[in-house]
Amino acid sequence: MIPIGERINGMFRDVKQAIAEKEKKVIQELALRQTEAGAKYLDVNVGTAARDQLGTMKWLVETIQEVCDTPLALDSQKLDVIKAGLEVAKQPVLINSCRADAETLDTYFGICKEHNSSLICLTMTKEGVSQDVPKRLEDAMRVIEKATEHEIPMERVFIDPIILPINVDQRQPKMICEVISQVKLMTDPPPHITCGLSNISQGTRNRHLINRTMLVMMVAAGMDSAICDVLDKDLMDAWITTELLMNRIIYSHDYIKAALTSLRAR
Ligand code: THG
Repeated sequence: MIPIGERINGMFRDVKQAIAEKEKKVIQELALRQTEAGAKYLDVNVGTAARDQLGTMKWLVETIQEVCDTPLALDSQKLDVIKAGLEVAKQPVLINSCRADAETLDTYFGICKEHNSSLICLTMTKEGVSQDVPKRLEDAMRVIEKATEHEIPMERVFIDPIILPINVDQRQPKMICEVISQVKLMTDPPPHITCGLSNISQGTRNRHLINRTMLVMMVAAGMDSAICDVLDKDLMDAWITTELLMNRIIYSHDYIKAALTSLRAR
């Protein structure tokens, strides 16, 4: 399982303020706490408020690298912001994210090759997010084809089936789980599958419960990664327990502790 810590994102008020005031400690504490909680990557997103997005991405990457060597997921829709992060990153990163248009995939997989990066690809194109399973699968298969063409191994490819808030469209979860199982069926070896988990509960009142239940459904369908609140212990315990019940980790009375210990090992 590959948890990606979502908290270093300018969307959160504390991070936004830390960016504005160049307050390193807030960012560094989030980096350390998420690493301790089992994050395999730390998502780094400058948010929308920062005026100098390139400079902010560089500052965040450098600030985090001062205190830990947890791999980073550089999160931006803008390629020049990703490139700014790549310039200062001390080790291979996960690029988050790109759309599944053929030309876009060529550009991003080219960069992956050059920088030894991994890549999250969204199942959407410039035409937007499709509302049916076959269309999203078509996008996923284009990703696999392009990765193969660029000789990027599947261990470095992450497919994101795209989660929208539950109050926007209630048919999403079932459809997304269907996409996940189909991608797993159609590929060998399979790519990783990840998502922006907290999207599902935006604007709702039972955020933690909705996030946790959605995660369990998706992991049961075959998802092996998520950008999520790794500091939410109930969420992480439910994920680990799903891995156990799906026979992906071995049972012991202390299986949660054992799983967390192995997540923390680098
Ligand atoms: N796919 C990929 N990357 C992504 C997303 C995705 N990156 C960003 C996002 N979606 C995943 N990360 C978050 C981070 C925070 C929230 C949701 C998704 C969130 N934030 C609070 C809110 O909006 O209510 C912020 C408020 C606060 O607490 O201060 O919910 O889908 N590849």
